[in-house]
Amino acid sequence: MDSSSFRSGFVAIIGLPNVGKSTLMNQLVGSKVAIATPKPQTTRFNLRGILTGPNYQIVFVDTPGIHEARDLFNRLMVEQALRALEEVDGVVWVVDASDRRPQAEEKILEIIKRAEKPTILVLNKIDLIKKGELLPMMDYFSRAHPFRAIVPVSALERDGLEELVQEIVAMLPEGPAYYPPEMVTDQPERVLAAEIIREKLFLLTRQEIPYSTAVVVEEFREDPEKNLLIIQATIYVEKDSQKGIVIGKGGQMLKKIGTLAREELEFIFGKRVYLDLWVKVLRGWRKEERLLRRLEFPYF
Ligand SMILES: Nc1nc2c(ncn2[C@@H]2O[C@H](COP(=O)(O)OP(=O)(O)O)[C@@H](O)[C@H]2O)c(=O)[nH]1
Ligand SMILES: [Mg+2]
Repeated sequence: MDSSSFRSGFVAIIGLPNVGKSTLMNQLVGSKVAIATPKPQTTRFNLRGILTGPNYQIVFVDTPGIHEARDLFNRLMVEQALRALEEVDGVVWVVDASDRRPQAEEKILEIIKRAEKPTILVLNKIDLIKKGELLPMMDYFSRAHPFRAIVPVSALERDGLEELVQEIVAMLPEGPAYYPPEMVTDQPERVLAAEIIREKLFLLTRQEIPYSTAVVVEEFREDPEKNLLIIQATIYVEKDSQKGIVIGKGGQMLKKIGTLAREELEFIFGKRVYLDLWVKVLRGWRKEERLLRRLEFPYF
């Protein structure tokens, strides 16, 4: 590679749910552009994170986890991930080294083979495994497919990320930057705000509740005189009973969600935030395309 050349391109981060795709992207771009939680199916749509270096720009596409989708909403999520594969110059496949799921991994391997894109395998969460477990795993995967590289990392502890970036850059074609160097995402601020609220819902509620909720930011406006950001958002649920749970006894749960979200939004946007949250029932929104479009999913 000529030292004066610039490389750039789009790289899809794909894998099973909960393997650390969003965490990895955040750590690579050095900023929280995607929400990440211990629950599977946190990521619902493709989302770009941008990393610009002296002689490269990588545009990561974080994707929903590929899984056996049961309802329409999950099917659309998986379709998003598969579509990303068609649009990119290269692929990063993330496997959770501490939680191997051989049958499901086999299916992803088939998808990768069909996509015929240069692919790097990332073995993530190596902080959770013993050193001796790594070599046989790398050996197994190197026989399964001609990966450009196999890179063990801990996204959480930022271990191995520099090497991973080098491998990704080497995989990209020569080309110009697509975005200004200081940009870390092309996600609109109001979408990020909705996602931060949804993250708190994922962290604070249980069972089917996180999966029954969707967040739409209705208003996102600055009051320059007060140096205040005014955000009004609606949390949609599928049933009346869920509305009660999200609001909580005496409004406790909604208050907790609001406080955590507001604190983080103030940190992200660097100003005071007035956050106004509403909870509404939109019956069966996960099952109807028309309702999905009314929510935050114009992407589908
Ligand atoms: N111990 C450990 N946990 C991780 C690592 N990377 C991600 N996680 C955790 O795995 C869970 C799922 O992460 P997330 O990024 O949302 O996964 P995604 O569904 O693939 O996007 C979260 O609780 C993360 O904190 C890692 O390198 N080590
Ligand atoms: Mg994710």
